Amino acid sequence: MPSPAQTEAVQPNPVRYARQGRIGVITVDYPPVNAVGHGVRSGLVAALDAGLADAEAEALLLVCAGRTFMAGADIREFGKPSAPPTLPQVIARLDGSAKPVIAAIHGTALGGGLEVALACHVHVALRSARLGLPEVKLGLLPGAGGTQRLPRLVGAAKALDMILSGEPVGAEEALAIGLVDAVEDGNSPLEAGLRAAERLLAEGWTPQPASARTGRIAGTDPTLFTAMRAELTKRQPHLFSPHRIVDAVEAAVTLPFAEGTARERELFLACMDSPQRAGLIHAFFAEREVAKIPGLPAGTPTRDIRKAGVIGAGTMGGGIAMCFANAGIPVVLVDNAPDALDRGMAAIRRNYEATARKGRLTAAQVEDRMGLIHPTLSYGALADADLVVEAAFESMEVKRTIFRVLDGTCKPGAILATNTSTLDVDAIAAATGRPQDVLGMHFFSPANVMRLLEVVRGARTSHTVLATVMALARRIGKVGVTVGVCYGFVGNRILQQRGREAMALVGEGASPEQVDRVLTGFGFPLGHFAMTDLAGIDVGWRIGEERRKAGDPEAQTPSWLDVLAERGRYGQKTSAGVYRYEPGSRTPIPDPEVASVIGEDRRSRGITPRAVSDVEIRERCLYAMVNEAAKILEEGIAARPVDIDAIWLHGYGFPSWRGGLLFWADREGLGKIAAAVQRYHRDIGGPQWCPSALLLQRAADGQPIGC
Ligand code: 3H9
Repeated sequence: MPSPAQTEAVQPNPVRYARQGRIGVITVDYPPVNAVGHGVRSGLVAALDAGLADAEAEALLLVCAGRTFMAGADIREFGKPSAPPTLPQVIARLDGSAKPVIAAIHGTALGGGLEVALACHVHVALRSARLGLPEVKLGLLPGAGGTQRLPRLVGAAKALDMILSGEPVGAEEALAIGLVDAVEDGNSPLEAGLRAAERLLAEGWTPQPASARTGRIAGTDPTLFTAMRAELTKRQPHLFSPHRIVDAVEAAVTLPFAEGTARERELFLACMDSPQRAGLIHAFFAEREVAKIPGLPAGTPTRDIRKAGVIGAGTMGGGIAMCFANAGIPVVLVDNAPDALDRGMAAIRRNYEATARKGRLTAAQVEDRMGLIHPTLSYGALADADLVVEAAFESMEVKRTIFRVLDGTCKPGAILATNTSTLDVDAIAAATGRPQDVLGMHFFSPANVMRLLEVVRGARTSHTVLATVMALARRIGKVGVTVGVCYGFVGNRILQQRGREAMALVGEGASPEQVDRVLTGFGFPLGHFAMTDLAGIDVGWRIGEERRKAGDPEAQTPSWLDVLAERGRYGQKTSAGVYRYEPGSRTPIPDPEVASVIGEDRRSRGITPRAVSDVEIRERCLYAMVNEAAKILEEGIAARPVDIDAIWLHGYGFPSWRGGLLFWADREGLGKIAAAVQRYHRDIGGPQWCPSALLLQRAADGQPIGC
């Protein structure tokens, strides 16, 4: 028998058992996030057995090593047969343990990780810990008792709220709602857990497992579930797992624990089998995969970014300045017009104050952030900036002039970035004597909200500059995706093809509302034309003017959209665009004036409108995108399919439950898409339907184009 103070490891990693005094300590040590894979599951059972067999252990403590408690089941095992012991089996062992088990939580206890903690008899969290059941974001529901134990601890309404949102709560809130029993200060979950265990033993307390508690669920109002189902049908009409979550939590309050758990299992397995689960898990890994850039040597050094600059105090420049301020990086905001600068700063303040009104920032935080943004008319203030983002008017002439000035003003080693959405980054870089320090940082509007950042690598951009900006993207909360130089880069180049088809379909007889209905039916949050109104019709119109000036033959004929812009219908910002908007509302309302502009446009082109089917709209809008994406891959503008998927997921609202554009294309059927592309090439023509060789090849070989 080990002596009381002895620490004896009887279980190798990833889970070990050792005793500290009269407490048996089970430590999960499985970097990076202690995911509960097969090794951890068997390790937990073995460690629990060791603790139960250890006569001198009066209570057991479960802690995790490293930066976090368990972050959930091991997602990489999904889709494969689950080797025993399964997570529900491990959890049943913990729940039924003859010795009290205390979970001491630090970092994030998520999903299956939190479910393991919930099966322990006492829950202690460090003040900095966060706890949640995010399975819904992966198209799942908590499948190891979470939907049954959480309501028993916090009540059905709060449990539904947490499981349906997938958002974690902080330790203080967890204590307030009854999810944890104590919150401890300090950085060591082991010390906090040992303190709690000693208290427990000293007080002679016999805690009741969550599975045996009924106080919080007794008398739950059954209309909670009917109301939630109605709300979900309205709010998330496409999603599969949220409805199953409501069913599972309802089972927790209507069935005995064992039956409720069996019902949860059934519902979990149905979610596991759903294509949405595969799509959402692809989206989860895509977000992480894009940070690993092919060809960028591991350990590439990065530069320190302590001070940033932004040129242009318009909507885009202001939003970019906010991104830096939000991450605590001081930023100089430069404009050459005093009015524009004042308007820009006022807009930033309004934006922060609106966030504060929603309770997401305190008044002091608003002032802190405003205090980090320094408006100026002088480029001289950029002399010591580590990185400058130019967000000026979309004109090559304007941008090259600015970059010449930056080259003469900024310190050596400063990174010079352009936020251009269409122009040639290499031509902009060539205006400087330091093209290795130049690249594109293409933010998406509103820049302080949208997560995508296309990082445009120029022909001469150095590895260090690319690595620095990709790391900065993460620091400012963006999903950075590296792309090459071409017109529109990846996102807008694909969008242009969808836009071309959407416009052509309206030209032939569809209405903008019909096109938008098909796209929202597919799962986009906004249709193409509602999105155009949000972005502003004037943006495309000005770009068109620029291209017309440059003699681009494709931009010669102004469209009905240009006519709307000429009439001052810029979109939501003028309460009129392709749709009209009631003051203060973002709901698009079809407008007879627009129908008449479209009718006039058709007449002037000699087109007799025809009935266009929804199927044709779906195919032409989406397949044109896939064809373009395949060309982008062929040309190496995107290094991998996953980069294109992440760009459309995070920048354009591609439905995450469909996984991403190319992930979806494989499920739609490449053969079907390739055949349709060839048919439209023959029947409609135009460069957009010229089939991608890669697409045809993969379809012919029966190979996927995504992953
Ligand atoms: C579940 O639990 C189902 C159960 O209810 C029922 C079962 C029967 N598995 O995000 P990061 C990897 S469903 C495998 O960059 P951070 C990740 O891919 C699960 N791997 O770090 C990355 O790998 P790499 C419910 C995972 O500090 C590395 O860890 N749980 C898992 O920014 C670092 O990740 C969730 O949905 C996992 N569960 O954020 C939580 N989690 O280095 C999902 C992470 O090779 N995870 N990895 O690219 C997260 O939300 C974040 O990763 C976390 C850390 C907040 C934990």
